[in-house]
Amino acid sequence: MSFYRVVWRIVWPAAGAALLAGGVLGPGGHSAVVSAAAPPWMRVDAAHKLASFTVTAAQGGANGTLNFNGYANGRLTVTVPTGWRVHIDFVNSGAGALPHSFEVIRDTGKIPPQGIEPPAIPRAETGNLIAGVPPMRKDTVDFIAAPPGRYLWFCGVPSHGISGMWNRFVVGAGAGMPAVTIK
Ligand SMILES: [Cu+2]
Repeated sequence: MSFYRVVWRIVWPAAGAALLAGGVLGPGGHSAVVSAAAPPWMRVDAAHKLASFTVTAAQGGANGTLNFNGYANGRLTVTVPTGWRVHIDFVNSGAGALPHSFEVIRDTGKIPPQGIEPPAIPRAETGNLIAGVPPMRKDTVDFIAAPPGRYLWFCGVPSHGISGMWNRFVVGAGAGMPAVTIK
């Protein structure tokens, strides 16, 4: 029993700090392991309500390189408050030697076979949505996070999305600060 108490005292402050830093649960209410600190690929400028992300397609070998920042199949959820500006520096790492793209689509519970025009949020897509951004090439994406809702970050190159190249993107009316959760 005394051993249990010692462990609890050590673990609890760390867990509490992680929950505060990460914004607790996503708006959907599904449980998630919350990262203790903002990842290096997210930068928050609260004064200007600007959330900037480096989104690397094919970062390492996760999901056979069909991933964004190493995450696929909805493992990553990015939440941005409604009305914030979002800036994305998109880069295709070249791992896997495939083209990739980026698009915000609605979360309908179904993954489409390829990119859909127009994106669910105006301008929330890379160029060459279907053909993709070639290996080692970059693009930038800028949009306003609205309206509130549940979306996906999705690769529009045919078959990449249904192979798992998607993550969750939530625009939250009540979200105080941008947050990242990882399952
Ligand atoms: Cu792709």
